[in-house]
Amino acid sequence: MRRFFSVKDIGNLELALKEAQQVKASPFGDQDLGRNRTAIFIFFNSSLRTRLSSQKAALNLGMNAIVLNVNGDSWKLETEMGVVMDGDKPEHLREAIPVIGSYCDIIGVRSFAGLKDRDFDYAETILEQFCQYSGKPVVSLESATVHPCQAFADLITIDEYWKKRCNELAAAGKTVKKRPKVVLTWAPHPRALPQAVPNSFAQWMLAADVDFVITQPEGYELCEDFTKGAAIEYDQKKAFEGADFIYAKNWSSYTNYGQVLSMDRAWTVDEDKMAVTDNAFFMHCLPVRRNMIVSDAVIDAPTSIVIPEAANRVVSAQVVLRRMLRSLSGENAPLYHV
Ligand code: SN0
Repeated sequence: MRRFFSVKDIGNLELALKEAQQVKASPFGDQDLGRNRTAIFIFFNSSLRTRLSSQKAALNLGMNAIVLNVNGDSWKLETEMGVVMDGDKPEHLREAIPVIGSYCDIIGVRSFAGLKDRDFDYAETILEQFCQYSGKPVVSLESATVHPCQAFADLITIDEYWKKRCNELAAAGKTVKKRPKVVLTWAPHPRALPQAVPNSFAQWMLAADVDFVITQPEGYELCEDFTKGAAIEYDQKKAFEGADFIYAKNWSSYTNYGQVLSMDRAWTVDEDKMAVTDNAFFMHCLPVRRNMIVSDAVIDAPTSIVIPEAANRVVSAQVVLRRMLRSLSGENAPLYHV
């Protein structure tokens, strides 16, 4: 695997989920694979989970992991081509990327959408430059339009909790649905946030074995490249009916690019709305603004799975790094043991 941006990059999802289970059961089983291999994780923006889980995944695989905070520790990097560099950025990505590539085997990049120029963001201009000029496999650690490590961890979490729920229902002699109903709901937030998390979540859910619904206020429709085939329901409470998983997230407008059109707290996920679900699990990628996105009661309830969801970030990152390491070693053996 040379890049990890899209659900397509991971191939068959059932195999990927089996591999995730195996990595989870035996996190140190591949220590030899990463020996003398180095991952460099570059952060243009803040991070807690992504930074720590990527490093932990690399360490579990026996790799060396180096983290660089571009706006803190290094020279500020110019990202636009053809500019006169007479401002506050002493180094251009065009030199920085091949230099970074020469120090490592795998590169991870966090670079949020600027939310000003939609074409620049949606062309994944910065990530594409890393692919082109580093000569190394590149993982998106949330780039302008996608957050695939998060979406993969979300899928792993849904798979685990759905299986548990089905087993419990079957043991109690109750009917078990064939597929879970998963609802992505927009929720209010005081700042303009990227569409990367909901874009990837939609893309991965549409490829997975679930019934997928998106609920949002008018004007918050996401880019169709990611949502084509999803059911859209503008009435949030109606969307929640019979849901098994509620996935809350704020995003800024795609059509009115980068704008905050609403902060309506009628969209906050609360107990009243959760009551019409099928005892749904609550999910969020974190960081989450309590009592904006979700009420304290919902996020503190036993059905809130935000912490195991975050814990699975190590698992998703480890599967991705493992596949990249295997491609580097030219191994073609099955990716998981049956
Ligand atoms: C980021 C986002 O894409 O929405 C990262 C999520 C994994 N979230 C934020 O920037 C939240 C910042 C805030 O002010 O709450």
